Amino acid sequence: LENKIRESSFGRKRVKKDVVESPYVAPICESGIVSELDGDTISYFIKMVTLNLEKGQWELGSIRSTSGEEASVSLSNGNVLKVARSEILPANPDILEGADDLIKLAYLNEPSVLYNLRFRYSRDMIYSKAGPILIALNPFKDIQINGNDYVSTYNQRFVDSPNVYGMIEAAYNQMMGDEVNQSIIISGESGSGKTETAKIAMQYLAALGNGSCGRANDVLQTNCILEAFGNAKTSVNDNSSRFGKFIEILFSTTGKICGAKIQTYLLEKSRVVQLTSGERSYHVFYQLCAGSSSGLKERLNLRAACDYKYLNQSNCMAIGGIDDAKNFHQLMKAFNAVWICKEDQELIFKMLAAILWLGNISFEVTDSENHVEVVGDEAVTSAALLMGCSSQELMTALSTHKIQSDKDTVAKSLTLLQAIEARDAIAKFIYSSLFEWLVQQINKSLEVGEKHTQKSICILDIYGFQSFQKNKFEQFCINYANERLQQHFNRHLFKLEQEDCESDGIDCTVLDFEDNQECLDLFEKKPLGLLSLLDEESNLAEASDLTFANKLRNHLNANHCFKGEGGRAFSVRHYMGEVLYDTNGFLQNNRDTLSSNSIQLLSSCNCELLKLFSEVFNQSEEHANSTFHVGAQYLQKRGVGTKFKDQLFKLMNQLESTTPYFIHCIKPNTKKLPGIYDNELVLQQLRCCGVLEAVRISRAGYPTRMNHQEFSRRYKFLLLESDVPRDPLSISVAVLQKFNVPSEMYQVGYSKIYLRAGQIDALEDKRKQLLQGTIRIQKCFRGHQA
Ligand code: AD9
Ligand code: MG
Repeated sequence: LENKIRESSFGRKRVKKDVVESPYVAPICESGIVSELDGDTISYFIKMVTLNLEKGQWELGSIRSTSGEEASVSLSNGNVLKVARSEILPANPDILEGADDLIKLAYLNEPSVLYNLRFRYSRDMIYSKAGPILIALNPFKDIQINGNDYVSTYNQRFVDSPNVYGMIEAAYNQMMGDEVNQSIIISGESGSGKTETAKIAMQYLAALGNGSCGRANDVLQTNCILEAFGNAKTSVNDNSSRFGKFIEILFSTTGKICGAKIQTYLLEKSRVVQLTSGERSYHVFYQLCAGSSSGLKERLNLRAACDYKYLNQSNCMAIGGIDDAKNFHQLMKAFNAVWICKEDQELIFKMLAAILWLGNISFEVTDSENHVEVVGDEAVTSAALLMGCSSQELMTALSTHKIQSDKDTVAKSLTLLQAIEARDAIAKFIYSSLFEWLVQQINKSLEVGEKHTQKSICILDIYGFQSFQKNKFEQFCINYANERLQQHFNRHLFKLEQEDCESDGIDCTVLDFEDNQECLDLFEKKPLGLLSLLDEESNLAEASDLTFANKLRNHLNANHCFKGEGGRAFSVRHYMGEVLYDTNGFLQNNRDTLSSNSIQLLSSCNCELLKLFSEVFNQSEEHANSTFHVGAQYLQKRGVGTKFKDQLFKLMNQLESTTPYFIHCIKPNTKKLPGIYDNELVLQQLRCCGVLEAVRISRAGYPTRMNHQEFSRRYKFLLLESDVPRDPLSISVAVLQKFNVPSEMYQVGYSKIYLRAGQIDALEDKRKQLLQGTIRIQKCFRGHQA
């Protein structure tokens, strides 16, 4: 059974055996399960695999008797069952039911964690701590955490429950007090509530730092713009962010919000031109079609959303409960708030309409080799008009490509597939450039003058680790980013603290965790890493996704995190588990091509924005470290993967200089409904994000650290005056001894006191009791005097 506990709960390979056997992790291992099994007062989770219940369903029961490898167990409904001992795990005593921090659980097996979170969720307590992480379960309904109802409904123990506000307040106070910038890192899978949580955090920050100049509200308005342009309905989330976001909220010395800076990552461009059934393109297209005034509609020659192929291809035009027209008006308000002038707004809408009309452009096959001509209909004239070029120029750019021969250039017709690709590439380019430009405009408007001293709290809302049956370039980049963030988390939680212990002369050897540096090396090493090899292959005209996969197999086999699979596939052993990638589309996605023809067209357009976009494109070409030349006709940008890596490095640098707070969002069901808690789904997410691992290690180590000065100042008064030694270190030791803190529960370092989980609460309780006693005595005394 000991082995079973180890295997099924936290005894995974990263854990040193001594950690598992430490009494703070699983006391049951030490006291011996056999004798406890005979008692009938202890509750156990029974895994009902032998019964006709779904796999992974656990039920609470108590042991009546045991015989050999079998136990007789009674369930709450009165049924008595015989169950193999190996299917039994200990449950926590009632007093720990609904504990707000998983660290407090006496038994930290998976069913206990799941039960605890479920217990809380069913009482609308969606937040819990897992050591340093705040877990947020998506309630799929409005919850008034700080309202009076909450206070009256639940007892005091739950009112002090963890929540986002508490975390934000702590970060804000630390920023103001210690002058250290703070960061809130939010992760979780799609639909788990990252963006909503980020908004709650921003709203609370805005309330804390609301100054007279109204900047706080401007910062909040950015959400509306970014969601209109960067969010869309997917099969799992009606408002799914299709980009990563890092917002740095800037504060004045007096703690008022004075500006913000936004950085975005990896916008999903393909959504502009291609939709899966039941999903939508970016909200802004539907908002524009539904909400624009008749004058604007006329100027853009705009139709209903259902008339555009880019929007109607997925048979999903509306989202239940969402009013696109109303949201368009909100968007215009938000534009005004961040000073995007009417002229620029008009330009933005023009670009959106141009994209929609581009999608309606069709082609006619003219010969047996599938070469095409553009059908010269309303779609072409409208798109050309909005883009500021002639219909003929647009048609030529979409149906031919230039080939440099010895003496001159010859225009050759494109095939149907090539023409569609060229058209879609222009649409994607315009949209992604527009998105980047918008973010720049917002940043300009929220910029803070040099003379202000800046403190900041940043919020990162980025896609969590993903592992599907078939994983593409998108997952490759996302998982790489998560690997980087994991290292940041590990460093923060374990490495730095361990170094801290060592430099303070205390024994911290129970702390052991697997570093993910090898996996990061697999991605980042030059020249033999996944990203370098991808760029190298993207540079070769003859390369294909298959040659890329072969190249990886030839060069990366020595790295333990890499596994070459057959054909186009390869696997990476990520920190969160192994993921199988299919290289299909890797080269194309990494190259992110735009033909020189198209760029020439865009730079010749009589439209300020398109000119600007093509200039930026050309500049980035010149500055690119490596420029791909796939045939003569392509001008290429630096690989998307490498560019993303550089962005991530910058992000990590910025995060390194902050005190991090981690929030992990969890989606309790896939139905998007309140009140449903799917054990398996929650468990899989807890495993994926390393939450359980973090709890286990936090419990094993010394989560509370205080320097002697701090500690003695806080608790000195607990000692009798005659007992108080002189120096802070001796005072600290005297306090610990006076309150009988067991010696295995603390260590005394050169500069700090290190306490095991739970010890500080006990000391704080005593402090509170004594303080209350003192106040009562003082009141009494004053009463007498009066
Ligand atoms: V994605 O990776 O961008 O696809 P998110 O950002 O993790 O995803 P999101 O915040 O958009 O998820 O939440 C999904 C939906 O869950 C929201 O539209 C709300 O309907 C619901 N939700 C999430 N968090 C809360 C909350 N704290 N209170 C109420 C919530 N509803
Ligand atoms: Mg989101």
